[in-house]
Amino acid sequence: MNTATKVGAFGAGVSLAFGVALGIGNAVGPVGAEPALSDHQAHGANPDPDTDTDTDTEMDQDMNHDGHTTPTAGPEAPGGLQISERGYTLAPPDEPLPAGERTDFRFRILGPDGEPLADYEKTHDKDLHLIVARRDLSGFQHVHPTLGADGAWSVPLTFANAGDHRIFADFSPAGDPDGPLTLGADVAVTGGYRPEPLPEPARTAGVDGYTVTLDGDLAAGADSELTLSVSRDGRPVTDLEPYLGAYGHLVALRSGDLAYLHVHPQGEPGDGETPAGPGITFHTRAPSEGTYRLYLDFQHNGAVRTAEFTVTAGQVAQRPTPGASAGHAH
Ligand SMILES: [Cu+2]
Repeated sequence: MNTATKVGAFGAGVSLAFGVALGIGNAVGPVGAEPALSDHQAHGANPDPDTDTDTDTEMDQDMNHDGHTTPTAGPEAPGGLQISERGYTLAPPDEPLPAGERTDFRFRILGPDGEPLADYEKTHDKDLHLIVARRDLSGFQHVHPTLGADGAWSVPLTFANAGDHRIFADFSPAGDPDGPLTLGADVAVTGGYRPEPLPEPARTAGVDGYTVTLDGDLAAGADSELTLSVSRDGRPVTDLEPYLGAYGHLVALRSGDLAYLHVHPQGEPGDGETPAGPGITFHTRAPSEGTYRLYLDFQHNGAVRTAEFTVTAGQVAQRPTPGASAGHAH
């Protein structure tokens, strides 16, 4: 939390990433119970009575567990790759959906008790953000379902084309200290699937007469600043309208596995320093090298539009790893 506060305006976006990292930290925490189990199994399976090291290990893990000081090891895992995480489960419709017609799309979020989760903390004005994209990264939609009394979320949705689609539920369970998380699941849309090749990387995207230009580079494993500038008929748009508490929302999906990054802009409407266009600046971090599809939602003249870009995240100079010199011990 302190770190998120320090980084200031884009803390919200960063805290999503931290939320994921913390989720892993917690998922690792309860492992303290597992060594006891494997310890027990080891005793059953292995007649060797050398238990001293086992006991030490168990104590160490207990201390770590109590202190909650175990840092999250390994690379930061992106969101959206799991249907169940931190005890929360996304329950998508189990029937294939029709293509090309409006459906009442319904799904549930189950809490750790197995019951539909009823209480959410708003993030960016909404209890839950639903992102949809076909597996080939086409057909992007960002909608806000409503929670019914029966615990099911629903939203009218039209899947334009057949094929497996990924759905992402981006939400923050009320009272959960680990904050927001994003669960992902596939849903089938009936019909013949003709995957479209991903458009080539480009710095400009057109949508409904608007031109959006991308400045900055997406870096793998390092903070990156991206500025997306909106113009119309060759003139910069300087009266963007706030949408969900910001002048723009950016979602990035990694090609190949649709890992999900939800990033948010620097500054917010009415803070006295963030202009209403033409540029919207975002801070994010690609979890790896690779190809990503960026989807910018912005509002102007009362309508929300989405500009899409294909970008390649490159490697940046490796930062020295703390304690790396100790690696030369042998
Ligand atoms: Cu949303």
